[in-house]
Amino acid sequence: MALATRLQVPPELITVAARRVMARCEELARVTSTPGSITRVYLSPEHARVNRLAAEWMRELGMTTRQDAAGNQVSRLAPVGAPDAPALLLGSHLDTVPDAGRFDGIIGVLMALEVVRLVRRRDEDGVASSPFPFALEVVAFSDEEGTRFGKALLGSSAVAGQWEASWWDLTDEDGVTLREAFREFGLDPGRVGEAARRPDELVAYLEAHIEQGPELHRSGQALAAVSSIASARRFQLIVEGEARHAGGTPYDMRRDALLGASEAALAVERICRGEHHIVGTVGQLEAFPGAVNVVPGEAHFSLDLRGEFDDTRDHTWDEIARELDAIMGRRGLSWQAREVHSAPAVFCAPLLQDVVRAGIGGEAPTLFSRAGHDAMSIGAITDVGMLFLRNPDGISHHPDEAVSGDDVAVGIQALAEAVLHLAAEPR
Ligand code: HGY
Ligand code: MN
Ligand code: MN
Repeated sequence: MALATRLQVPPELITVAARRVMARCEELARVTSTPGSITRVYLSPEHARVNRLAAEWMRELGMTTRQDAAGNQVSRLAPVGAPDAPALLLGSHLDTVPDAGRFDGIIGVLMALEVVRLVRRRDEDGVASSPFPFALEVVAFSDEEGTRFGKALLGSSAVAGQWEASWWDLTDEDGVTLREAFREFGLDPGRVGEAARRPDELVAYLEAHIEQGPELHRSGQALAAVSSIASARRFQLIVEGEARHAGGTPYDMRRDALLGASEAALAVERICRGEHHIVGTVGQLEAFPGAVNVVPGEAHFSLDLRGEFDDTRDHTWDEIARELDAIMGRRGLSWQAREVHSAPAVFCAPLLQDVVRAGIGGEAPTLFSRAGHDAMSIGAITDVGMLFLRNPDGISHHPDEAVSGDDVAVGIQALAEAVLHLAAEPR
């Protein structure tokens, strides 16, 4: 018997689900280390609190819950009689950038829970189970942004079995190492490998996320499927010159590191603007010693470089590096770069693109994602698909980040029907 691919529920249930998601986004927004704004970083007390909240909401659905060895909050609903069935993984992340919006990542975790609520089977005693031959799992990844330690996708990298020992010595702004933070959070660094999932345990991964760009807003559409996720490389760069007296030092004797870094930031923009689907951003810039009356002898800045394809991204980095040589050479400066994050482009599986488009219905648009997502890590162990929701004005990583309740409602319906279409696929 062919499985239904249309969600057979009264529309008001979808409306109620969307309202619950929006209310819970507000509730999670209040869990922050910076009252008045939203900041929630890996292995923090805020991380622990949102994991407890998410676990509560997962258990409400009859799901079993666990916090895995990397601090991800995971939940599972198995089919009757098949407790070890492979799982369709749904979810996103609950960590944030500093002064964040309330929907980036969060909306995907909460929409996944609503899909489970809508598709689950319940017996006469109200015991819930997956109605499919596969289990349903919802994961709240613990560190997608990399805000605290600079390396992004730590939570999902652990699930993908790609944790690297060199990360243990990464430090946060207070000099706390990742290893120390693990222990303080109650995790055992030696057991992080236990978070890894095997490909045979998974059917696929589906993530709903706000677009974090203006395409859907401009086209007047609510939802899109995602074709691929940009490859990313992140660097911390140091420019060295010579600190000197701001008054007594004539220009021809200056080796001003801040001016070198500033010229470098403008060069990044100029070079990336000339490339297709490449973006480079200098998000951090600091001068040392940082005194008003001292010519900066040193400058530190970050570079976030992304591209649709790894090779064009890498060619662009090579061009930027050559330009930095020229700039610093002209100014008598030296520079060095430390790569702190690298993630290859990930292509969403055609089948999952199809089921997401089927869930959306009509002439569903398909977009390339310039933003990074946990799906980039999970793509190493199973097929991944993504559903984008309209993000008015495309503003994100900002308190004004927005999404409409109506778009969340159609998004929940689309994600649920994508799951039904996937379940209807011959196995
Ligand atoms: O930076 C990104 O693209 C994602 O929002 N972490
Ligand atoms: Mn983000
Ligand atoms: Mn995100």
